[in-house]
Parts: sequence; structure tokens; C-alpha cells
Amino acid sequence: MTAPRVRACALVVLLAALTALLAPVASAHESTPVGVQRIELSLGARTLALTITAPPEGGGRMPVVVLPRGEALPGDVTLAAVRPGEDPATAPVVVPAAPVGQPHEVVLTADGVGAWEIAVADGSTIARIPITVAAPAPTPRWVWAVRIGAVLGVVALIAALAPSVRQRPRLALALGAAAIVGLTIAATAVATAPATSTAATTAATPAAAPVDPAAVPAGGHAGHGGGAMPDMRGMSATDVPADMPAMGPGAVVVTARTGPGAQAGAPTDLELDLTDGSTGAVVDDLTIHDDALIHLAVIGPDGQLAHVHPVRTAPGRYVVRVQPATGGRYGVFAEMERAGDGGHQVARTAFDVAGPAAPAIPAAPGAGVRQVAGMDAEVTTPAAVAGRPTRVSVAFTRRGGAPVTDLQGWLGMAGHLMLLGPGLSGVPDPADPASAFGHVHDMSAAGPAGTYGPQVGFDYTFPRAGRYALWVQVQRDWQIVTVPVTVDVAAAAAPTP
Ligand SMILES: [Cu+2]
Repeated sequence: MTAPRVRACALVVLLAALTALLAPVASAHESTPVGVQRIELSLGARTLALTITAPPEGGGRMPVVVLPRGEALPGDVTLAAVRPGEDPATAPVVVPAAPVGQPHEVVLTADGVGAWEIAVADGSTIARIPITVAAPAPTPRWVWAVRIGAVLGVVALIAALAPSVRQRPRLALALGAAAIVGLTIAATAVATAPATSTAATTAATPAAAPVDPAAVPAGGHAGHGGGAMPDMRGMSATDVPADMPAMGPGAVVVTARTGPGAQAGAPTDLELDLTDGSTGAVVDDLTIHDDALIHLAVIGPDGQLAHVHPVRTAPGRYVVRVQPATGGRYGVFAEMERAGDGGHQVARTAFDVAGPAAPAIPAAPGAGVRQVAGMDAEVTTPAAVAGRPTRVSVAFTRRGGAPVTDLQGWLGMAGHLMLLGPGLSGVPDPADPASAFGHVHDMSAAGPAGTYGPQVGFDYTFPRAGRYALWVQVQRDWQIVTVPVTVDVAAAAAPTP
């Protein structure tokens, strides 16, 4: 080979080596892992599902997809990325009213490190979703070693191959040795580099802690303050023991307050203030879990359940619109997760509504077929015994018998079951702290089309005998379908000697 060809070949090899060496460095440093977070908002009378793509480390573009669900409502909503507490009116992005199920993407900008809020306004309420933009991680030492070693090696090698240097063998040899040393340093740094770390830039959803199914207590109670029920056949659940005071370190106390003159039959904004049960401090460290900051069950004396997702309007303050149908005392169950070791918990409170009182919860049908939202819902519950796992399932068919297979996932699951246990009177009473509350998930995998059905099922261990009110919830055509069910639970027989 001629000298120019040797040089050309050496150059190609060098460039290839340089590219190979620098490639992992570039990907480790420049491409920020992108976190995508879904959050459900009950904003005024609207239901919106937001999909937020976190900005890169250091700040930048933040695409948000807004999906209206539930009822189509006139009027725009506006979105803005603001610093905490800032007025979002200065540069809002308008999301025009759209039919339910039709997503609309807007791009916000959070161009700095630290705390931000995505402000979502409907003209009367401003929801503020907290977002944290992480600082870019400092370049690790091994990356600098790769860079310096590679540059040194390549420059020395090119210099060693220069015609003028090749006529001076000692210098060429020294440069060649320097090139080998540089490239060796770079290669060693790559080989010994730690695995790339990822930094979340948005409110993180902590993974559910694995639970040992063998640890199910005989009584069926699992955890206090709404600890996760042991998983059974892919199910997960939340259970609030009766008489549960949501106290203990880090337990959140929720105070509920209706608007002035809350009246049966009229919508009212329910305000929730969150404080720490131990310190009395405002609690503002909720993380998104199951696509919401707070999952709120409001259960009326008439047996109606509203499963809504209050919006954060200020630190420690959440608001949700409710429409109580009757007068009386309403039970409120707030499921949430605190950052750090706060864990998953349920806080319980109540509020009163003026107006004619309804009788105690009328019993919904038990097992069997009932019609709901244009479908036949067939409920199956085996004879339930306190302390034994029971499977409650609902099969949906269209009128005419064809199975329903187009149920949409909601909050990341095929279906939800909420339930209220018997109070001291022996029947469910949302105002009676003796009535246990539970929330169970059907976590079955979606079908090939990404939908669910025709059946959803839930495993639950009823803690004690008595009458339970259950509400099975699925989503279809962007609407939540609720199937109320009554289950009478028998006492466990005394063990025979
Ligand atoms: Cu929820």
C-alpha cells in the first residue's frame, strides 16, 4: 500500500474508534429520559385526562395532550406553565372545546430548573399540577476520561502518521505510544463506566410495593390508613378498616368544606384541606398514583357514589365540584400517596348538605342481570363469607347478547370496585366511621385492540359479616359506567374441633 493509502485507512479506523468511543458518552449526557405522566382532573363540571411529557433536564418544551371525557361542555380551557402560585393569565395556551375522546396537544415551556405548575383554567377554577424540572446531572468523571483519552489518542496518532514525523522515527514512536495510552484510557473508562442513571423530571409515580399473598390476615383487613391489600390473581386493592382514624406518622388529615349554602340538587364546590396528622403542617407532597393526585369517593346517604379527582388549587388545597342529590351527611374517602415514605393512604371525612334527607342507602340488586348504559350487566357473586376471599365479577353484553369487548381502560385499569361496609346499624352508612371502605382494581391485561371486556372481576376479602354496598366502574365511549351491587356477607362458621 502507498503511504497516502495507509494514512487514509488509519484515519478511517481512528474516526470509527472515536465515534464508537464517543457514542455512549453522547447518549448518556444529551438524551434526557423522557417521563410521561397521565393525570385525571375533575375541573368544574369537566373531566379531563392530561398526558404530560416532562421537559428535559434543565427545562424546555413540555407537550401536554388534553383529552376531554365524560360530558362535552362548551367553552375553552387554558393551559400554562408557571412558577408556583404565579398568575397563569399572562401567556396561556387555549385548548378549544372538543368532543369527548378527541385529544388536543399543546406545547408548554418550562424553561428553568426547579418547581413549576401546569395551570389548567376553565374560567372559574385554576388547577395547578406540580412539576419539578431537574437540574442537568454533572458530567461524570468517566465521561471526561473518555473524552480526553480519545482526543489525545486520535491527535497523537494522526500526528504520528504525518510524513514529516515519519521521517523522525523516535518522535513517531513517542506519538504512537501517546496514542495507545490515550485510547487505552478512553476504552478503560467506557468498559468500567457505571450504568446510565436516569433522572425523573416530573411528579413520579412510585411503583407499588410487592406484597406477599401469604400475608393476608384472616380477618381480611390489610394495613391501616388504606394500605395496599395483598395482590390476588392480578388484583390490587385499598382497604380502610372500620373505625379507622387516619393517624400515625405522615397520615394525612382531610378537612372538607362545601361552598356557602350547599343545597340538595345544586352543584357545589367541595374544598379539601390537607394537613399532616402528626405535625399539623400543610401537606403538599402528593404524587400522582393511578393517574390522579387524589382519588375521591363521595358517597351520599342515598347510596350514590361519585368517584372524582379533585384539582389542586393551592399548596395543600384541592377542589372538586359535587352535586348532592339529597340532604344529609356525605362520606368522603380520599386516596393518596405522599412522596418519600408517606406511602398509600386513605383519609376519611364527611360534610353535610341541607335539604330533605334520604332514607338509608337503598339496597341495589345483588347477583343477576341489570341494565346499565345500554348494556346488560350480569353480576356474579358467590356466597360471601367474612374473612374468605370472594370474587365479584360483572359480564357486559349488548342488548341482543353480543359480548361487549370495547371497554376502555380507566386510570390504567380494566375496572374499579369501590365498596362500603356495614355500619353499626348493620347496613352501609357513609356517615358512620364503623363502615369500612375499600377500593379494588381489575388489573387484567388489555386485549389486542387495547380494550377490555366482556368481563371484569375483583377479589376481595370482606372483613366482617353484614351488608355491603359495591360499585363496579368501567369506561366505555369515554363515559364512566357504574354498576351498584349489594352483597350480604355471612359470618364465618366457628371452627369445628
Ligand atoms: Cu380515582
